[in-house]
Amino acid sequence: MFTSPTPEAAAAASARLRADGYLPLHGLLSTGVLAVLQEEARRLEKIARRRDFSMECMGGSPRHMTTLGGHVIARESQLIPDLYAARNLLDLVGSYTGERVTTVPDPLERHVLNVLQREGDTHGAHTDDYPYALVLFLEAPESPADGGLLEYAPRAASLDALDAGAARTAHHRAGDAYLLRSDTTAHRVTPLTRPRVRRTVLNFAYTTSTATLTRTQSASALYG
Ligand SMILES: O=C(O)CCC(=O)C(=O)O
Ligand SMILES: [Fe+2]
Repeated sequence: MFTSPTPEAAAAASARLRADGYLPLHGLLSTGVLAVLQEEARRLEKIARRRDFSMECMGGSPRHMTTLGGHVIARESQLIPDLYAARNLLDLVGSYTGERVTTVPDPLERHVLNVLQREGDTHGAHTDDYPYALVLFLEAPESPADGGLLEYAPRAASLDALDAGAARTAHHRAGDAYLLRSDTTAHRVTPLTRPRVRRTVLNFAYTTSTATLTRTQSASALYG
């Protein structure tokens, strides 16, 4: 399903991920895989929940989005849990991170669905509880001017790094993916600037045997 990079490409990618906290994987999803995941997400979105609140444990940053937690996805979908834990995908993430990665035990957080679909929808500033996030784009605004951009600040001492001129920005299209060193890279998704624009991602969390986890209340607030 996924072709792992050559050892040279993997070494360059993991060096970039270590330096930047972010590694784009443009066009990771083939047209066929993308179409199947889009259909699955459309089905799952019917039972997803609208969330509009400030995340207290993340500096009060805004959440205006529709989400479905991993525990519900596990109950309702075969495809997404299977893909999340596929040897082939773990090998790919392992090559790009340069670490032996494993699935995470937390049923809520391991694989989640995030949908931005209204003007102003945003996934505000935070860090994740687990060291690596693989984010797969099923839908994304065509133009960077439409919002829905990833903003990130590697090795951030606090979420303020995003507002202190340290933030970098990345635009993605449907079928793209990225890997994020998500526990130490502050990140957020900028608000959609227009109505009738959609951004749908799957976020797969991975860990390593040596990771120090920072458990927060954020996953239960957003997906519980
Ligand atoms: O949608 C994105 O690009 C980021 C998702 C994210 O940060 C998360 O689900 O924790
Ligand atoms: Fe995140």
